[in-house]
Amino acid sequence: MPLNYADSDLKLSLKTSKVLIVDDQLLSIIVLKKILSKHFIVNTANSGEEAVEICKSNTPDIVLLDISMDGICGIETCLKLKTTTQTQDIPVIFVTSFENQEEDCWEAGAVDFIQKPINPETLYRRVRAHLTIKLQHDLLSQKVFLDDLTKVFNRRYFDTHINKIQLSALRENTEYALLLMDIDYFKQYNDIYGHVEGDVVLHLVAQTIANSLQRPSDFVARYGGEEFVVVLPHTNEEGARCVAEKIKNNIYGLGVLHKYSEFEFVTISIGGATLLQSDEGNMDILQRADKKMYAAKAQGRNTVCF
Ligand code: GH3
Ligand code: MG
Ligand code: MG
Ligand code: MG
Repeated sequence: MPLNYADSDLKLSLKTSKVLIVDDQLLSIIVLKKILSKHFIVNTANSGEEAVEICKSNTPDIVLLDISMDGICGIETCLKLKTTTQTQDIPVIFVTSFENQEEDCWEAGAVDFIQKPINPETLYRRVRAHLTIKLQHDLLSQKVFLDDLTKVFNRRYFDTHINKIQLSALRENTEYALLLMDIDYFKQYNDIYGHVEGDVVLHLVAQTIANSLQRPSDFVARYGGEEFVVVLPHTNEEGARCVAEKIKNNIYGLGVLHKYSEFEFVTISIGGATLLQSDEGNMDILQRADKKMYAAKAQGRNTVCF
C-alpha cells in the first residue's frame, strides 16, 4: 500500500501547516506574509535568537530565513536549529538577495534557497513542495514510531532515541533519568474484564503517562505488553522521583475498578534510575531501572522505587 495522504487530507494538513518567517526588515516580513498567509498559518520573528526560541516552544513545519540580520545571522541560526535535537528536523529555506552565499546555506543544512526579489508564485509553490515532503515524512515517522494501540511511541522509537540521549548526556556531562513501569495484576484484569477492556485500559494508562510529562523533551514509549518506559533528559533523581510519583498517583486517580487488586483500582509500579558517568551502553541504566521496578513489585506494588 503506498504511504500517502488522500488528496483532501493533504490539502487540509497544508492549510494548517505553520510557516515561520524570520527577517529583520519589517517590509520583507510584510511582503512574505502577504503571499503565504493565504495558504498557511504564518508566524514571524525579527531576529535569529527569537526564531530559535519560537522553534522550541511553538515548532513550525518550515522556516523561511533571511541571511543578514543583527545578532546571530541566518547561517548561524540555521546551524543552531540543525544541531539541536528538538529542532533539527524543521526544514529551512533561505530567502535572500545575496548571490554568493548559496554554498554556506547548503552547508548549514538548508533544503532550499530562494532569491530576492520574490516571485510570489515561485515562493508559494516551493514552500508548498517542501511542506508536502515534511508532512509525508511526519506521516511515515508516525507509522514507524507510534504504537497502534496506545498511540504513544513504540519500542523502535525508544531503541533509536535512547542512544542519542545517552551520548549527548555523556558528552555534555549532564544527567538523564529513565523510568520503567509495569501495570499491576494486569493478567488478572484481562481474565476478569476481558482483553477488549484490557486494551482500553492500556490506551488510557499510556495517555495518562504521556499527559503527566511536562517538558517537550520528555517522552514515553510502550516497552512491551503492559510495560512503559519514560525518558527524562536533563533530569536528576530528585526530579525523576517527582515525575514518577505524579504518574503513579495519576494512574491510581483514574479510578479504574480492579476487583482483584488490594488497591481496588488499576495501579502501576515504577522503577527509576539515572545515568552514571561510568555507564557505557544504555543497557546499564535500563538494567538498574528494571531491578528497581521489580523491587517496587516486591514492596507491594503501586510504588515508586529508585
Ligand atoms: P504484576 O503485578 O506482577 O505485573 O502482574 P501482571 O499480571 O501484570 O503480570 P505479567 O507481567 O505477567 O502480565 C502481563 C499481562 O499483560 C499479560 C497479558 O495478559 C497482558 N497484556 C500484555 N499485552 C497486552 C495487550 O496488548 N492487551 C491486553 N489486553 N493485555 C495485554
Ligand atoms: Mg536582513
Ligand atoms: Mg509485565
Ligand atoms: Mg504487570
